[in-house]
Amino acid sequence: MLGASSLAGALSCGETRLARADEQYEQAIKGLPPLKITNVKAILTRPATARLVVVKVETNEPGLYGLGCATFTQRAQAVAVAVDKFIAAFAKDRDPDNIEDLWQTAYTSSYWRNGPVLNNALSGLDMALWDIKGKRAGMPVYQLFGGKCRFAVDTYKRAGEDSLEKLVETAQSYIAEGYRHVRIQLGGYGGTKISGEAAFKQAGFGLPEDQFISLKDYLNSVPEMFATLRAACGDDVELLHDIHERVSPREAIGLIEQLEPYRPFFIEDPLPPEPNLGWFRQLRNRTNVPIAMGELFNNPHEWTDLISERLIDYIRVHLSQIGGLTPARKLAALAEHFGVKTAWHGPPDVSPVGHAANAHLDLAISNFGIQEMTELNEATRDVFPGSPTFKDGYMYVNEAPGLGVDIDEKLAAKFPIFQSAGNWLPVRQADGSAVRP
Ligand code: GCO
Ligand code: MG
Repeated sequence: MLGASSLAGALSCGETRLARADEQYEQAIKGLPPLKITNVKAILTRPATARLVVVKVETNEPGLYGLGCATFTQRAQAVAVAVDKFIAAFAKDRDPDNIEDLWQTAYTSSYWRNGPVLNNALSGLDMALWDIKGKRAGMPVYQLFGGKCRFAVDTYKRAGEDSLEKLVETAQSYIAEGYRHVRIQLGGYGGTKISGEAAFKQAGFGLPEDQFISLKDYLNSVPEMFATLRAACGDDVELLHDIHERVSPREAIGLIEQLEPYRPFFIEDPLPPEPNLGWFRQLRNRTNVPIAMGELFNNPHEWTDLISERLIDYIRVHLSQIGGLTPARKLAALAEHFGVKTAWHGPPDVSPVGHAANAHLDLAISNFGIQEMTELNEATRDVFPGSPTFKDGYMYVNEAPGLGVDIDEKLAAKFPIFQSAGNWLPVRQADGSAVRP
């Protein structure tokens, strides 16, 4: 039994609790304190092979900033100018909480839009805003997107070797590491015969450094590669391959048909982005092999009909090329309605911030298919503390609020980008005709 004084004590203690709950409720409905963007800047660094572009968005709250990926390695400095000169001026003093509004208005701030340089700059801003919102909410970004649909992100690893023997060895070592999906390439994109002597060189056409590709050799080598790898690695592993848009639509269709017996998980980017839907319809009518498409896409017009006509199975855009997480979430939702899964682009020319953005989205969408992974070297992990980690073929993000990846700017500056233009060299057939990647 409580005595009179202890009853009064219990009551006042109950009142204090109520008052505290009231305060908490008031704070909760007040939302977050007002915030302004004070500065936006591009940071360029190259701790591994690619020129990485990361965008930092600073706010008037001391220590509160966000990071986004804007990596377009072939035009890194152009993206930096777009960020430092244009996006920064546009975003200054605006409210970082209104991500959708900022995306929409920044998107049309140049009037002309949807090119890779501006989309990457926009992506840097967009991802950084999601990072800031996550930090404000005290939640990882995947929580803001609705929470986890899976415990981690299943990935595929890229095996590329110059001989079949070595390729088998590498693929088997990846399987032993725990990867369930391995992408197989003989030589670089377009096969092993992608350099060396060629008639156009002897004729003095183009420049000596231009690359030679024998499409015929490439087309002949891929079915044999699949047959060998399937026999050597067994039925369990999923095998993938990237045509990298090198061959003509007719050749691509003929090649993919021949791969059917080896049950590819999917074939990547069989056609360049330019040909029309008619080729995709023909491809669909001729083979059941799943098709993944889109790493070169920038513009919603490039994917909308492919998805709504169910002409592809996986959409694999480069998140920063399409403008960041905000458009990617809409793209994923569109694809979900048409039974198309995702396979976001995850090559070395994506920063750890971009890999984390891929993964946060992968975790939260129901129609996730697979994620391309890139191993990060030690220098990259040092420059970007909190980078995603890999175990048994799965990618993990940490549970820190936001995207969970930081940047050590002083260390980043110790890995300057190379200043040469970074142009993609022409790739030519024997007579010198240019082949599009
Ligand atoms: C892939 C890609 C890349 C691109 C590269 C271009 O599937 O990972 O094809 O390797 O070639 O991102 O810079
Ligand atoms: Mg590719």
